[in-house]
Amino acid sequence: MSKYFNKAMETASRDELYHLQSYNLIKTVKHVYENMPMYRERMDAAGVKPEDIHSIEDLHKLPFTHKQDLRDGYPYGMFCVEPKNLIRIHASSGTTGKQTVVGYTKGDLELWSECAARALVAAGADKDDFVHIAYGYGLFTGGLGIHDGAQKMGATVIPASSGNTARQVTMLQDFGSSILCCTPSYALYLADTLKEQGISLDKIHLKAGIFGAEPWTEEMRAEIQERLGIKAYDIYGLSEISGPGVAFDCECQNGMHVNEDNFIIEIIDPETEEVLPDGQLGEVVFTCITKEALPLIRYRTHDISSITHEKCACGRTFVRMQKPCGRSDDMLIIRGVNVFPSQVESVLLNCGEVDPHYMIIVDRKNNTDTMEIQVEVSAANFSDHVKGMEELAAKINAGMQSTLGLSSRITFVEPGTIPRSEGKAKRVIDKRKLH
Ligand code: DLL
Repeated sequence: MSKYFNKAMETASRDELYHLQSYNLIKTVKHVYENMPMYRERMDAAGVKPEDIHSIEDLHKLPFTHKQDLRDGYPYGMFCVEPKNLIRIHASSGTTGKQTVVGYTKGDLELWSECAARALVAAGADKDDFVHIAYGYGLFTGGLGIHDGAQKMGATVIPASSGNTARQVTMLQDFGSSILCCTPSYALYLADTLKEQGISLDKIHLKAGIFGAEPWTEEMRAEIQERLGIKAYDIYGLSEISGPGVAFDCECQNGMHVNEDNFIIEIIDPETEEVLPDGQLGEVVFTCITKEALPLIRYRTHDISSITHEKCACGRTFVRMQKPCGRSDDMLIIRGVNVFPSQVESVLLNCGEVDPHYMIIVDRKNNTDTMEIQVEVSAANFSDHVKGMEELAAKINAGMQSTLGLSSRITFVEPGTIPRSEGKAKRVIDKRKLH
C-alpha cells in the first residue's frame, strides 16, 4: 500500500499541477525581476518582462542560469532577500575555485524539509523508524537536509554524519537503525565492513536505505539490496535547487518523482538548448517556483537524464526522472567516444564475478587515449590460474566493447585496494589533464 507524506499534493491531478505551477512561476518571475539585479538585466536583454509569463508554457522564454552566475555572485550576490533574513547557509565544495554558496529563509527550509520527508515516506519510513543519517553534516546539504525531513515526519533521527566506519557499524547494531541514509558507495563500504567483522544481517535492523548524491546504476542497486538485505531507494538533489529531495524513488523504483509543486523540470539538448520530449536523454534544467532566497530560473544542472509523464503505479502524479547516468562534465571522451563512469559500472557488475569497487584511469600514450579499469576481485572469485583471470578480463573487455564500443585494459586488484569513500566516490583518474 502506498504511503504519502502529503497525499493531496503528491497525487494532485495534472490539471491541478499545471495551474499551481503556472501561478507559482508567475509569482517567482516577478520576485526575481524585482529583487535580483542579474535576472532583471538578463530578462531585459532577452526582451522578456514578468507580464509576458502567463503560464508554464512561457517558461522557454526565460534565460538560463549557470553555475558560473553563482560563482560570479559569490557569496550572497544572487540572493533575492537580505542576507540577514536567511536562517541557513549551505555550500557545495566543487573541485575548483570558490564554493557555491546557497541560502534559505525559514519558508525555504520548511519546503525543503517537506520534500525530504516525502522521500522518506515514499521509501517506507514512518514515525516509528530510526533514521540513521551517514551523509556528511555541515555545509554539504546531505546530512542536515535529510535530518530536517526525518524530523518533520516524526521519525527518530540518528545524526551519525559521515566517517568513522567502525563506530557507524556499532551504531547500526545497537541503536536500532531501520533506515540508512548515505551515498551508495558508502553503503557498500558499510556492507563490506559488516562482512569483514563477521556481523550477520540479523544483527542489524535495517529495512531500507535512501542513497544519492552521486550516480549509481541499477546493478549497484541490486548489489546493495542483496548485501544489506534492504530495499535501496534513490534520492536526487543539488544544493543550488535546495538539497536532497528534489526527486525521490517510490516503492516502484522506476524513476524518481520530481517534487513538481516546488520545482519545474525540463530536459534540454545541451548544445542547441532546445527542450526535449519525454524519453529523450539530455541535460536536466530546474526552475524553483516556491523559494524566497534563491529561486533559480532554468538552472542548468549538467546532469544527464530523461523524464516520463507516464502514470506510476504508486499513485503519485509527479513526473519521473530516470536515474541520472552522470554529469556532462564527468563524461570522459576517450578516443572520441563518450563514456560515463556509470556505463563502466554496469558492465563490471553485470559480469557478476568482480566486486563493485573500481577506478577508471585514463591516460594518453603515443597520442592515443588509453583506458585502464582497475577492479577488485574477491578471494572467492580469484583464480590461481593465470588463464582463468585472463578469461575473466577478456569477458569484461568484450562487455566494454559492446557497451562502449571501446576496448580497455582490465586490471584485477586485491580486495581493499581501491580507496573507499565516506561521501561521493571518486571513480576516475584522468592523467591526460596532468600532461
Ligand atoms: O549531492 C545533494 C544530495 C545529498 C542529494 C544527499 C542526494 C542525497 P550537491 O553536493 O550540490 O548536492 O551535488 C549535486 O550531485 O547535480 C548530481 O550531479 C549529483 N547527484 C545528487 N543526487 C544524485 C543521484 C547533493 N541520486 C550533484 N544520482 C547533482 C546521481 C546525483 N547523481
